[in-house]
Amino acid sequence: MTSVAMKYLKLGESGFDQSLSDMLSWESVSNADMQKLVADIIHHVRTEGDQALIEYSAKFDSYPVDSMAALTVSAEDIEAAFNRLDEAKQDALKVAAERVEKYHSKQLSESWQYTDELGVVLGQKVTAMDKVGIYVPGGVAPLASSVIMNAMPAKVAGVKDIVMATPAPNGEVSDFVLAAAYVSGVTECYLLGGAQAIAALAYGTQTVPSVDKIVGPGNAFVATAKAQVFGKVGIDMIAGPSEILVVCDGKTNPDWIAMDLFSQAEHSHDAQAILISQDAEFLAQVKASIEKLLPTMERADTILESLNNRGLMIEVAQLEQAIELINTIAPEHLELSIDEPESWLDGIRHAGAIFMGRHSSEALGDYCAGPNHVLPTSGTARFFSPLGVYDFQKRSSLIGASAQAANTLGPVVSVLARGELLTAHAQSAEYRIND
Ligand code: HSO
Ligand code: ZN
Repeated sequence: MTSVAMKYLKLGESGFDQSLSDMLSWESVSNADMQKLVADIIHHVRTEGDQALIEYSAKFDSYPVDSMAALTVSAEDIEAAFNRLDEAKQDALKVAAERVEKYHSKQLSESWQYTDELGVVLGQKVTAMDKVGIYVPGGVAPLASSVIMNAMPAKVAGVKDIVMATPAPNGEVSDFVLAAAYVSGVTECYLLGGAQAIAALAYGTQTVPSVDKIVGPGNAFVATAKAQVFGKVGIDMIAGPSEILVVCDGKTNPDWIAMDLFSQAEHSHDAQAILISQDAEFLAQVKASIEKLLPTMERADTILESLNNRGLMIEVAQLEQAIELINTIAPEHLELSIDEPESWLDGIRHAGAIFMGRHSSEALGDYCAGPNHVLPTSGTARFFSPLGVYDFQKRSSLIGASAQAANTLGPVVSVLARGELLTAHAQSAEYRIND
């Protein structure tokens, strides 16, 4: 294994801003070739339906099937997968699902109405979406927690049909993933991956229902497909690689901090782990911990690649200078490994999730604390929020005018509509004046 060479910057050094922005920049890999490939797949699924899905299963997932039955997981199969797990996993899934459900139930928006001074009833009616699709990637890590995090807010919002799609390379699907679907209210599941899964959920086939919104992480094909079907259906966001920013005053065990950095770095070679401290000696201790612990890690290669590509240590003169850096970076996950983290909250404006205090590891939030782990990445915490119940609810406006209100507001409409040269609008309001 080659040695760790995390980048080290000192705030205030010449070229700091440029070096930081170079380190933060990340571009998605979706190029014109991929756009075309994905568009072709979507078109094929739209025109050929189930038959296209059956073809793609053999082609992309090495899973030749002769009917959609082999790509359909029944509710009984989902339950059976849960029952096959050992008790520790069953219990942990249930605890996580319950905690996530409880947290998200606080996010439910309520309908409201009021009557204004003219007697017009005005309001907002909140309803859940009917059907949503949850994409769960295959790959090395069976992300059961992501099933819970994507499905539970939909369930809490009151979505009736929660349709999961996950690939089954060689026909194999993880019991752990299916069991997570079981505890989080997934109602249907199809063994589909990649752009074809997104196309099927967006447009529907003879077997797969079309949904109103598609959420969940995925590779570049999935992300490109989601972007292409946006408009026909809603999507959550196009997520970048996972990131963590740890701010530490030097008083936390450096092994803990090293492992927190690893916990994001192990997600992918382009994940990002950043540590800020005012204590240069502590930063050196964390570096020593990283070197000591890395060889013991199962995913050491991924961690090393990620730390060497995008890992960063920043030395500041005063710890409070970290606040401005946090807002510039707008991290997906922020750990405040300091005394009295609450006193920092006023200053922090942009962060997906804020972990307060030395015992609040990001891993807690990834699995079972309660808040969602689907968070804005790549600085998008400036304008995006964690996935939540509000992503599965929508609002209808309510307007109920009395004859008197129509009389009072009619002249306002008349003037504005005639100003826009839209006389039908004007007359439609004028008819109701003095009625
Ligand atoms: N940290 C990831 C979520 C995750 N971690 C799933 C473990 N499993 C993105 O926030
Ligand atoms: Zn994670």
